[in-house]
Amino acid sequence: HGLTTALPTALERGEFFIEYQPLVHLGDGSVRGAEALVRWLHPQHGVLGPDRFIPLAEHTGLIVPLGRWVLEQSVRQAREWRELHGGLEAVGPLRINVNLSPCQLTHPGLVQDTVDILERTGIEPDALCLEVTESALIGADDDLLKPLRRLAEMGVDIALDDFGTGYSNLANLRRLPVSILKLDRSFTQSMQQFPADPVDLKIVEGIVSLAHSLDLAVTVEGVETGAQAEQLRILGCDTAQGWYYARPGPPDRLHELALADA
Ligand code: G
Ligand code: G
Ligand code: MN
Ligand code: NA
Repeated sequence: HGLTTALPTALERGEFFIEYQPLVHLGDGSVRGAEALVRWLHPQHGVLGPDRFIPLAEHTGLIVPLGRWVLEQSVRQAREWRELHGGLEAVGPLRINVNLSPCQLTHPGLVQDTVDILERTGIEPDALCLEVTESALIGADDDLLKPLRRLAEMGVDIALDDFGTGYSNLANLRRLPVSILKLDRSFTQSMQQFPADPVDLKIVEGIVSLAHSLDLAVTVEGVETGAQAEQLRILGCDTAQGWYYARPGPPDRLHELALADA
């Protein structure tokens, strides 16, 4: 496959870039941070989304240096936003969410790399959230959880991404060092109709109440309409992300959105 052979040099040539999608507080609509989403500007194929190359990067092991690059870039970007607005004191510094592949979790350098990047950048650990999919943690043993636990103890937030799509035992949540549930887009989609499916409403209500009783915050993904946002706010979700607020975009756009509602 052509993409596979081009992948290692792509990192050296600086062909990857990151888009940022705002994370919005459902209560007051303010921008609180962003999720970093990597793209590849391929010289022949144009912009490729992560679905096109993350699986290849995982398969070839490039995900470790690529993931480290994404983390460093994103944390630096968060610092730049902070320098640009002293003005957001009401909501504090913008936070940055970065996705982690399962392979990065098992890589022994994860904790030290993260510590080094935070120290080099001068960003507090609590401004960083690492997103791990629910499926990556299903059946996770203690060895896999140890690095996440250490990061969580330092103050880094761990989010369980795509929550509700896996088969994790809800009771299992107690042993995971997570502080945020990112409710999968499929739940948001079922809030599209009005009135929403009553069973889906009950499920979301149940997840939110369980999450809050375990001291976990709930972020919802894929919010495309104001009606969905309102429904999810009423259901008690804390933070939202989706096209209704903004598509993933360049860092300046996030900065503008954050300032616009500050
Ligand atoms: O915006 P979107 O199509 O771009 O993202 C698709 C998927 O790619 C998301 O599920 C997201 O978790 C994943 N993804 C985006 N950026 C990264 C990254 O830097 N690392 C990993 N491992 N996954 C990413
Ligand atoms: O990490 P994760 O899979 O959750 O990454 C988010 C993915 O969802 C990205 O591919 C992003 O472009 C996409 N996305 C973000 N907001 C929306 C939305 O409102 N609707 C839909 N359909 N996709 C979205
Ligand atoms: Mn994610
Ligand atoms: Na997701």
